[in-house]
Formats: sequence, C-alpha cells, structure tokens
Amino acid sequence: MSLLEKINSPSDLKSLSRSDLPVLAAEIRDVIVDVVSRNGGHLASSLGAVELAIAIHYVFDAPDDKIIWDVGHQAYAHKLITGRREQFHTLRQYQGICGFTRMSESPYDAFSTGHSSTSISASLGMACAKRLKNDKSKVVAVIGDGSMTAGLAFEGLNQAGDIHKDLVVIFNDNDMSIARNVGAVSSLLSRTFSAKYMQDFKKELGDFLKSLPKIGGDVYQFAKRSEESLKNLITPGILFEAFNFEYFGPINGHKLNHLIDILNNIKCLKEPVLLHITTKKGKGYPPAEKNPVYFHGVGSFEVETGNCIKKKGPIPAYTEVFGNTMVELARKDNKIIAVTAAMPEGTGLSIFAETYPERFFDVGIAEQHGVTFAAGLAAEGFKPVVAIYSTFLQRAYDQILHDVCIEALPVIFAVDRGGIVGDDGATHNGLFDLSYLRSLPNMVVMAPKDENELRRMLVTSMSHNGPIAFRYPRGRGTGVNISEDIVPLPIGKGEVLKEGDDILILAIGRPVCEALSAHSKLAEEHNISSTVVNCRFVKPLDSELITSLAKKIPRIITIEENVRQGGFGSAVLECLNDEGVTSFHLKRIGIPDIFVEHGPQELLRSKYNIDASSIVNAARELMNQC
Ligand SMILES: Cc1ncc(C[n+]2csc(CCOP(=O)(O)OP(=O)(O)O)c2C)c(N)n1
Repeated sequence: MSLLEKINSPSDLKSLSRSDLPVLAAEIRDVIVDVVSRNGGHLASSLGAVELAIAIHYVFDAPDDKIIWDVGHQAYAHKLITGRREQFHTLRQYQGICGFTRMSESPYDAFSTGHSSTSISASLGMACAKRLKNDKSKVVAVIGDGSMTAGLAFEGLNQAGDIHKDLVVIFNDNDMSIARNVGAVSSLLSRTFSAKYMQDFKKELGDFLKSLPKIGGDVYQFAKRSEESLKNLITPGILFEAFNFEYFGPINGHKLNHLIDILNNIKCLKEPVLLHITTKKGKGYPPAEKNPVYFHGVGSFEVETGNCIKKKGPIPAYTEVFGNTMVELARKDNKIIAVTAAMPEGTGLSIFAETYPERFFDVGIAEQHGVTFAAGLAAEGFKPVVAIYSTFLQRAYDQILHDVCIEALPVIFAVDRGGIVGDDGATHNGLFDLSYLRSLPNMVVMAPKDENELRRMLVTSMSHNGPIAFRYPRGRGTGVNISEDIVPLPIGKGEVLKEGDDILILAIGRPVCEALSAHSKLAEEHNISSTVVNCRFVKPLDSELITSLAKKIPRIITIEENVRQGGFGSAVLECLNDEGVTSFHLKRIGIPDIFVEHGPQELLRSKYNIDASSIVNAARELMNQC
C-alpha cells in the first residue's frame, strides 16, 4: 500500500514521520501526472505546489484553520490530501471534482476560486470574522507571483497591514504567470531569486568600497557587519514590510523540512506574516519543467514523452484566426496595438508579440488596468485591441463603462471564450458578456457565426469610431475557407440565411450553425419551413429586419450561448415591444438563471439546449400551440 493510499484526511498525513514526506510527495506527483495526462488540467502549477500543500496540512489544522489557494489551479495535492483521493480520477470531468477549489465540494476548500488574486482579501475577511467570534484558529492565503500582479492583491495587503490582523500569506514565487511574469514587482522579485545576482552585487559593492582611498576598508567592514540591512535593501522584504507584514524568506519551497520548521514558527505569530517561497513550475515532471507555459493548462498527453495526444486538426481555433488576423491588419496599420492581461498564448497574441513587440502590451493579471490603459491609448489616437477572455473581462466592467463608454473611446474588445468553455466550469464560462455589454450606452456588441465573420468583425471594429466588442467561442472554428479579402460589415445589420414561412429563427454567434442544421431537420423530418437570420449584432439590433420578419412570421425562436436574462433574446423582445409588435409567440433558447458546471462543451450545450434539436423541439411546440 502506498503512503498516499493511507491518507484520507490531513490527520492521517500528520501521523507520517517527516522522513516519509518526500516519498509521499513523489507519489502525489505520479497521481497528478497520471490523471492530468488523461483529463487535462493545470499540471505545472500543481506540481510546483506539492511540498507546499503537504507542509501546510502537516502544520496547520484544516478545516478549522482556513487555507485559501489563490486561483485554486495549483491545489491538486491539497485535494488529494483532503479526502478526495478516490474521486481524483474524475478531475474536471462532468459531475467529477472541480479543477479549482469549491466550498461546496469539500469543507477543506475554504473559498471558491478560479479568478485570480482573491486570496488575501478573502482570508483577511475570514481573519476578521474569527477575531469577532473569538475563534483562535488561523487563516492562510497562498498566492503566486502572477496573481500578485493584480491590484486586488495589493488592496488586500494594504488593509491587512493597516488593521494588523493575524494572517499568514504564503507567496509562491516561481517567476512565472502562465507566461513569464511581467511588471516592476516581478522584476524586483526575480532579482532576489538569483543568488548569483546577490553575490555579484555584493562583490561589486565590496570591491567598490575597498577601493575608496583611506576610509574604504573601514566602510567595507561596516558594510559586511550590516549585511542584513544590505540584503534588505535589495530583497522584496522591503516591499512587503512597507505593508506592515512581517517578512520571511525567500526559502526553497521544495525543501519539506525547512518549510515545516518555518511554518511551525510562523503559526505562533499574531500579526500579518508573509512567507516568500521559491518553487519550480512543473517540478518533478521533466517535460513540464522544460515547458511550463505549455503545461500550465494542458489537454491530454502521453506521460512518457509529454506529447499532446489530440493531434492538431486542419481547422484552426477562433483564437488562432484572431491572432493571425491581428498580425495581418497590423502590417498595414501602425496604429493597431494589442493588449493582453497575462494571456499572450491563450488569446492567440503571441504571434503579434513576436512580430510587433513595440505594439504589444502584456499588463499582467490586471484586466481593470488593461482596459483603462487601452482607453488612454485610444485617447491618443491609437487603435487598441483588448483581448481578454469573457469571464475575466467581468473584472473590468466599471473601466469599460466609466473609462471607455462614457466618452465613446474607440477601444476594441476581442472577447475570447464567450459561451460554454467546458472543463474549467462555472468560474470560467463566458455566459454573461452579451448581457453585460449590451446594457452600456455607446457600445456595439457582435458575435461571429464563423471564422470569416470573426475576421470581418475585427476589420469592422478598426474603422468604427467608438467602443466595440465581438465575442467568440473557445475551440475550433466551423472549418469555412478563410477568404483573403476581409470585407467590413455594415453596423447593426443581420443577414437572412434561409427563408421559410412557419418559424422565424433568430440566432447570434456560434448557435447560427445549430439554427442552420435545425432548418434542414425541420424541413426534412417535420415539414416545417423556417427563416434563419444570422443577427450578427446584439447591439445595435437590426430592428428593421427583425420587426418586419416578426410581423410576417409570428412564431419566433431566439438562440444564444449566453444567459437568457438580459441577453440577445431579451434584446429581441425589447425591440418588438418598442416597435409596437404585439402579436407573436417567442421562445428564448439560452442558459437559464444558473451557473453552468464543468464538463465537455458538447454535453453541456445539449444539457442546456443550445443545439439544433432544441430548436426543432421549440419549433414543433410553437406549431402546435399557435
Ligand atoms: C482574473 C484572472 N485573470 C486571468 C486568469 C488566468 N490565469 C490562471 S492562472 C494564471 C497565472 C497565475 O500565475 P501565478 O499566480 O504565479 O501561479 P502559477 O500558475 O505560476 O503557480 C492566470 C493568468 C485568472 N485565473 N484570473
């Protein structure tokens, strides 16, 4: 029996001797690599945090002590230690355990996560609550250096240092976000990372001091005695101490004994403490150590080689089409600028970054800043394209409203991963953007039916003098031939794709292909003829086309991969009402008022009726009713 098989809760872990722990760490790594190689997941981050998870649970007493894993993507070892070993093979699968921490999944998951940089704020709230309840248990936040680039993390540090609560922050520094980390704080940290830097610096300073005539030797002796303060001058301690945190580190986060000793000491302190540990992303699995960017979030792969199992097909992903089109357009227009928030690969912009480095900005995990930064660029006459996943753009809602829309600045929003994203689940689905964007004055909101239309929307955006957004799905396109010529679209105009008298199907974005296949099924199997409109614009809606068709064909179906409340179907209802069209029956197909769980995209689309057969059923019901 392996050591891991004996562990059903952290108390089993505590019964192991310290000398057993490295063996346990190796077993945990094997399980993580094995399961992620089949299910996909956040491999490199989780491998880097195995010793940390063991040490934390060895020292602290969860679930009374609260452990909050920022983002929660690095918490696989934590899940294995806290009673989920037997379910771990279901990681990220439909009805299996979640890829992030979920309060509803386990009492050991102290906070639900997925979006970054929440851990310090949440743990400070818990620490305050514990103080009010006279509860002496501890709160520990674990945050990575990438997540520390967000303003939210600093807002948490700022308050924590001020109100001086008993809180432990473990700063897991691996010098990487998904890609290499960016920003001034990150460069401060990576300077200390390298012991060589420290040595070189000390030697240079020593040589300089010794070379000073007469006083040099004395000053050198003094400086040597004051090495501690010298070190403080150039370590991040200075940064965190400015927030009133007691700073420890940096220490090697893979040395279990050392980690456990220091955590035991820290546990007794009653003030805000920051422990800085350095770890290696992908630790223990050579392919992930070599390529941590690829293995940050990976699909299934061959364990022996690390090679991807699903070979790349000929149909490009929407993301790729977007990235290539950006490069194509930027060649002819030097006003085009690309902005990403820590996702150069995920948003397809790496190729832009390589081709036009001076016009590419990775702002770090700082979506709010990224949007306002783009507003500044637009105010100076540039054409910033802000490429952010739908779910993370939620962070920047006020910046879109206040900094972009009020003055109608021409910022282009490339909203990737709109719709159901699949395995990452509720925190990552992009199911709200059509609703949250269409409510903003001055904003144009579009969704392409295929890859060519995505290109056309990008070109349309470039010549539009105001805020404009297009959202597109995760995954492969429809496989249409990519036409070289990119013709702009008339703003606010839809296109009729099929004509028929019985049912009017109004579709937006990816579901247009479902509408087309429903059209054929209805005709072939049910003798029902339908008109299919690719609406293209959620705002401004093509109200002329929609009202004129609705008057002729009053049985209407709308379909969107977005929540129904406030979305495209609601926009159609509002439009018909405003235009005085009263005699119609309308069924809205979209996501109900719930958060969609994790699972394969296709399964979830069919579970939530975003497919052709749901359109067919709705059409048949409408035909029977009226
Ligand atoms: C608000 C937000 N933006 C972007 C992401 C996507 N994302 C997930 S993990 C990650 C990098 C986190 O880096 P770090 O905190 O250093 O953890 P590591 O993976 O290096 O262990 C990013 C950008 C996110 N989860 N949340």
